Amino acid sequence: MSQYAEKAIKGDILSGARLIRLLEDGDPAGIEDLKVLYPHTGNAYLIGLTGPPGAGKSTLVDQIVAEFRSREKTVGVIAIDPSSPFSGGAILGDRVRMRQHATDKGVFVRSMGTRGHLGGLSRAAYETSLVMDAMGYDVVLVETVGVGQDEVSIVDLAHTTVVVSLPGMGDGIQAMKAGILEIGDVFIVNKADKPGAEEVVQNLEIMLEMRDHDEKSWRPPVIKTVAVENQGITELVDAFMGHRQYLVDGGLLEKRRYSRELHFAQELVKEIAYRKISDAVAGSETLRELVAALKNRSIDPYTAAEKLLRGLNFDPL
Ligand SMILES: Nc1nc2c(ncn2[C@@H]2O[C@H](COP(=O)(O)OP(=O)(O)O)[C@@H](O)[C@H]2O)c(=O)[nH]1
Ligand SMILES: [Mg+2]
Repeated sequence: MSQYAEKAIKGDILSGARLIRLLEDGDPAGIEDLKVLYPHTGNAYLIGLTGPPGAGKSTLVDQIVAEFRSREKTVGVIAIDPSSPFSGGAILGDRVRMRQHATDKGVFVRSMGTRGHLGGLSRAAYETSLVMDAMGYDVVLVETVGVGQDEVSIVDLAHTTVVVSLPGMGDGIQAMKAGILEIGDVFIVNKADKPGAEEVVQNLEIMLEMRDHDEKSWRPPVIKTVAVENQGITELVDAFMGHRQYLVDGGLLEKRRYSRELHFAQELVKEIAYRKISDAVAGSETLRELVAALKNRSIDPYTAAEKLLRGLNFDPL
């Protein structure tokens, strides 16, 4: 049944890429591969980068990859752009930027847009991270636009969540969904070559100080970077490793790993149940009667929903 898992586990890039494509297309064969792959996952360190469009996330990712490579770590990159209709390889801009890694077998880049992800981008990103993990990449970097309640909830995906800000946002920090302070493990103020960077750093520091914490909790560092000039990247990667160590020491990495898997198991239950019930409702005899009854108001929507669900006949799998 599974076609690509065995080779992907051995690190074969072509098999990994084909499997990711299969999963994006919602092909059930891909799921069989995932079941075979799964026992080989749980080793990668997952870092999620989020922030507004144009903040410099892709440029940062490129530099972070280079820094990890110089530390002899292999890296998988998942670039998510919900506004992009493209999917598959790297989107043009990212492809150009990632060119310095193009011939490096220790780097594997996948971009995903809106096209073709049957279970949504969040699930596509999760499954892609599983494949990269099983392929043996030490670090998997996920770049996503926005924060918090967006289509892809980075906190549910990553072990370390990184929030990218930039100068000139003014009230923008407040405007960025209130949740950013709570989710960030590391904060970046990129474009520190532009005026106003120090002010953004100060604002973040003040707000982080007010965040709920005690002496044992992680105090997120705020790091200034100039991604285009590779400034601040060493400190940044040191901060990632510091956070990872903090998670390991407190037994929190295992916890985050487990809650990630639990989260996606719950998502799958929701997704499958929703699809099965929708299909069953669409084919239901009672539906037509109820629609007529709703039209002449001889039944209320609550009773109609109850009747409909009670009358359903379906196999949850
Ligand atoms: N001045 C300056 N420009 C930057 C810096 N980092 C990225 N950029 C530029 O900002 C633009 C957006 O960068 P990109 O990485 O695509 O942002 P993303 O949308 O967050 O992925 C590009 O033109 C980059 O060259 C920086 O540190 N300083
Ligand atoms: Mg980008």
